[in-house]
Amino acid sequence: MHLLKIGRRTGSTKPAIFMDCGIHAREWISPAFCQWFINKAVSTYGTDSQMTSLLDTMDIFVLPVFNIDGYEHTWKIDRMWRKTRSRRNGSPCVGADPNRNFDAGWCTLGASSNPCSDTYCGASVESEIEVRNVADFIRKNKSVIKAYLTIHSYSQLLLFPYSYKYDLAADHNELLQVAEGAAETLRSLYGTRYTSGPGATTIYPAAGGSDDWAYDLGVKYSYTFELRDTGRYGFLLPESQIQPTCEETMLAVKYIAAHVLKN
Ligand code: ING
Ligand code: ZN
Repeated sequence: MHLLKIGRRTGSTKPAIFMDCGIHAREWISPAFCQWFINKAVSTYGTDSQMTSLLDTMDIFVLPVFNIDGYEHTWKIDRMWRKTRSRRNGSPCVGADPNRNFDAGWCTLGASSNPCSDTYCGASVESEIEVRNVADFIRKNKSVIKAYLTIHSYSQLLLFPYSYKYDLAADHNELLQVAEGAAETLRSLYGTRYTSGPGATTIYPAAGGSDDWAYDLGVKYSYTFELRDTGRYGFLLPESQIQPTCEETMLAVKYIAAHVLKN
């Protein structure tokens, strides 16, 4: 797994944002966005004043492809594959859903214990090596990680905890306010409309998700993006929409980063 750290070297510890893409293999716009983000961050540092001050004062950890084996599988074998590619003795089915494998109400709701299901929660918490690695990294760096962003598609939603229960997060009002601000700036570019809210009531209840886990660990600004579109093309988003989707999403990520910095 390849993790990039982007930010000015200062010699002192800076607050950080962790962002991952490609948890789910078939959501191709997601790794495209992380790649786009990395290029824009390094190429506009020094010219874009907002990007410059962000990278001067914080670090951004970017995991461009979380589920590498699954992603490769969608290019070579099955475009609609979602899960990891792990194998277990005794089961004919491959993989677990990495976004059901985190330690957040694990396998209680909106997840399946059937290894053949697309939402299989895995044999145990963090059974998937990709999940274990990300969780270990965030645990190890939790004193600096102020925000966790995870990029999925599709539905045009900006979700925050909780998805594994119906309780509102302790920081619900602030999380909602920041989400709505981010969605508004996103919409300003091409008119793309996003809905913001807690996962359980905005998309569906689902346990074991990474944003809920990060939030309960203490990372307050924990968000799941569901990028374009709303279903016309779904996972098969046309190439012509990659650039506009990345441009508008960038505005939302920068908005959240700016909010994290002033808090
Ligand atoms: N959607 C997410 C999924 O894993 C989600 C929705 C977000 C669930 C946060 C749990 C927590 O099902 C997609 N498109 O994968
Ligand atoms: Zn997804």
